[in-house]
Amino acid sequence: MRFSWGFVALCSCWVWGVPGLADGGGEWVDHAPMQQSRQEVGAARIGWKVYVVGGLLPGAPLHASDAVEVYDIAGDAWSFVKSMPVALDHMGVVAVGGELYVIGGYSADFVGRADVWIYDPGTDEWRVGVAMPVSVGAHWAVAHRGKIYVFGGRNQVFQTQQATWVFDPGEQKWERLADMPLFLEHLTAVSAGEFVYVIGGRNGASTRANLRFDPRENEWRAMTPMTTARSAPALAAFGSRIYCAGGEVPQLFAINEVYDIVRDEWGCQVGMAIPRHGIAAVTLDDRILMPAGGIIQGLLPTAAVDSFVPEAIVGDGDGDGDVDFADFGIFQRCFTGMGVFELDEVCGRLDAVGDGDVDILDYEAFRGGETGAF
Ligand SMILES: [Ca+2]
Ligand SMILES: [Ca+2]
Repeated sequence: MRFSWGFVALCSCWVWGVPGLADGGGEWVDHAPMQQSRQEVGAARIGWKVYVVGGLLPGAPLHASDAVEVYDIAGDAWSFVKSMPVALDHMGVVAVGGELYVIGGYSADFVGRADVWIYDPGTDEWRVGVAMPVSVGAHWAVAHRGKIYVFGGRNQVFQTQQATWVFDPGEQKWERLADMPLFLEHLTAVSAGEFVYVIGGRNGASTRANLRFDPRENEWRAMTPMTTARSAPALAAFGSRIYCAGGEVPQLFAINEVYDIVRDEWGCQVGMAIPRHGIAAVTLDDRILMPAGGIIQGLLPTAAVDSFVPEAIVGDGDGDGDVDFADFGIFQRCFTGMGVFELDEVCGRLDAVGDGDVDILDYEAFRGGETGAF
């Protein structure tokens, strides 16, 4: 019998889904494919463009790409910009101050590097940045409040790391912070609210890691673990929730878990239509864009691009993924009192009870769902 990925994803949701977060919500949408098939890429958004950098190319022997493709969000179209000075895969890619930082990585050799390259979209030029004090690949880099944080990875002699590093572009200096509670490579991390979350990754076997880093206190805290142990998933924050889709080891995964940051709870959303690992995930205004990735465990890069559109959160009138004071203003504007009314899309999100009006009963649910601003 042929196994369907949809079946696998649904199964996992039913067995493991957490009550309180809707199971099987959201939808997947196809986008224009990239021009080059790649996996273990990095990506970041600057303005209305998403840059996808490097990665492993199809075919043997293994080779890495120096290419940078830029996605025009409004036009759903890809084009090349100036290639990197070197070919890289498994590197960290973030955007800070309107520039792209490419940090460490392999060059199809699984040997970690310390180099930092910076791309200026204004001049379409690359320049050398301040190198990391250590060499890493299969780490993850995150931009958070103007600084760059780098977590884990493997060094040039294949040892898995637990180090946390921060780079301050103002001071042009790297500094080592508190170690992660675990040694992890092929991990992913994301900035959400005041914290950075490290989710998944492996040190031999994949983990269910959900580790919260507080940059102000330089402190780690283990949060509720994700349901499925996996490495190299697509990870992105959307408002008060984090979405973790796909990944690999010990198999290729389609499962798409959602983490509620405020409740510290996991649930399950519709699984990936094209299961992938070694993928990038970039949050846009209403969705999470996921370019490229590998479509079997290990190697088989694709040029496919899709996005996940999260289901609406009850009470989130302005649709930005949180329930905060801005939504309260919309609640007041949408307030109809008891009865059945024609609610538009925005006011429909505030009808928590689902009885066709926006009244005091919905206010109670609205209050209960309040997340604060994200
Ligand atoms: Ca909102
Ligand atoms: Ca109602």
